[in-house]
This record gives sequence, C-alpha cells and structure tokens, in this order.
Amino acid sequence: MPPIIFRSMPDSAYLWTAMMAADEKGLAYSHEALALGSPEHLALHPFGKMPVLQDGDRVLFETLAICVYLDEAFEGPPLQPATPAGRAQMLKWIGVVNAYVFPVMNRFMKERLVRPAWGFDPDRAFIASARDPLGVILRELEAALSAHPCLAGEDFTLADIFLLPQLKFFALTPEGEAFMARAPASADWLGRMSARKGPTVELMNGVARAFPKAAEPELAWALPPL
Ligand SMILES: N[C@@H](CCC(=O)N[C@@H](CS)C(=O)NCC(=O)O)C(=O)O
Repeated sequence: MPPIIFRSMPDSAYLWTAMMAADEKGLAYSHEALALGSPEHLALHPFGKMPVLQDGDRVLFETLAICVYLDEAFEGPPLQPATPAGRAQMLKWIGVVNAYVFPVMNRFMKERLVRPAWGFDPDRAFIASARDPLGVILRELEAALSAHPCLAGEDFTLADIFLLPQLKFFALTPEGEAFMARAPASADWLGRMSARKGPTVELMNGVARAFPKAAEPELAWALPPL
C-alpha cells in the first residue's frame, strides 16, 4: 500500500488536480472515498472541502498546499518555476483559478449540464450572471495562452494542473464549445493537456466522454468579444 492517500469524494476537480500533480511527479498513491460533511471528513478538514492528503501521519488540506508538498518533498520533474518571477506568475494563475475561475466555471457547468441531467431546473439567474465574468476569464486565458504554450509561461507548472479540470468540463457546455471554436490558443492548450500521460488525465477524459449533454443545447448567451 503506497503511503500517500487522497481522501475525497471521487468526482472532485480539486482531487483531480492533486492526483494529477502526483502523477506528474511519478508518485504511487491510492484514493479512499470520504463522505462530504461526515464526522470523519470534518475531523480531517475542519472547513469541509475536498481533497485531503494523508502521507503517513501527515494530514494536509488545501490543494495548493498539497501540490507544493508533493512537488517539493518528492523526487521527479519540478512542477514550479525555478525563479521568483516565474513562481509569482504561477501563483497568480493559481489564485485566479481558485478565486475567479472555479466559483463561476464549475458552477456554470453544473447548472448547465449536471442539474438538468438529474432532473432539476438550472439556476437561470446564475447562468445569466455568469456571462460577463466568464467573458473576462476566457479573454485573459486566451491572451495568456496565445503568448506562451503553458498558462504561467513556457513551462508546464501547477498552474496548468489547476486550470485543466475547470476548462475541460466547462468546454462541454454549449457556451464552452462556442468559446473553444473561437479561441485557438485555449483549444490547443486543452488538447495538449488532455493528451498528457497519467491515470488522472485518463480518468478525466473518461468522465468527460460520459458526461451528460446539455438538455438545452442552444446558447444561453453569446460571450462578449475576446
Ligand atoms: N480551497 C479548497 C477548495 C476545495 C473545494 O472547493 N473542493 C470542492 C470539490 S472540487 C468541495 O469540497 N466541494 C464541496 C463543498 O463545497 O461542499 C482547496 O483548494 O482545496
């Protein structure tokens, strides 16, 4: 049994980010399910989020802390830039994903694809309100990925790993598809990231292939110009 254990509900974008970081380092690990909000979960993560990393007696939560720990405590290809300016760029983009991308993109994808597939009405007010913040996010992503092949610069870093599950599942919505059709650098990045080797990328690709289609396939709105 490898010592690293990811504790999480299985379908969690942040779990996939943490596991992908472990894959990129070439680490062995296992995943054990954790019920959201259970006493066991709250004992490991008092703020009640997923995932949690257990490495022997060490228990860590917050995905950025987990990824930095995996990168710095273990051998394997570095996942952070070597220079302070490079690391600042990486942290800037991870901050953008955590503060702006995840709350809008992840919820948009759930309202657009998951809730209707489960028989619930989507929150149409949220879908309408997401247009402008998504426009800013997607414009900035396309600008960054037009300037360099990876999100934080020339090299693949944790910033790419944070963004991948977010953009990948947003791209399955009709609005995400329409964005990809007119954002060649973002579409190229998504293709390259989805082709990386590793069990977590394969897992995400499989989940994406089986994902529900939009119950209302017409565009809820057109994005503002890039
Ligand atoms: N700041 C946390 C955020 C983690 C997070 O939001 N995880 C989601 C799953 S992808 C979660 O726990 N959702 C359950 C909930 O919010 O109740 C981190 O970086 O680990």
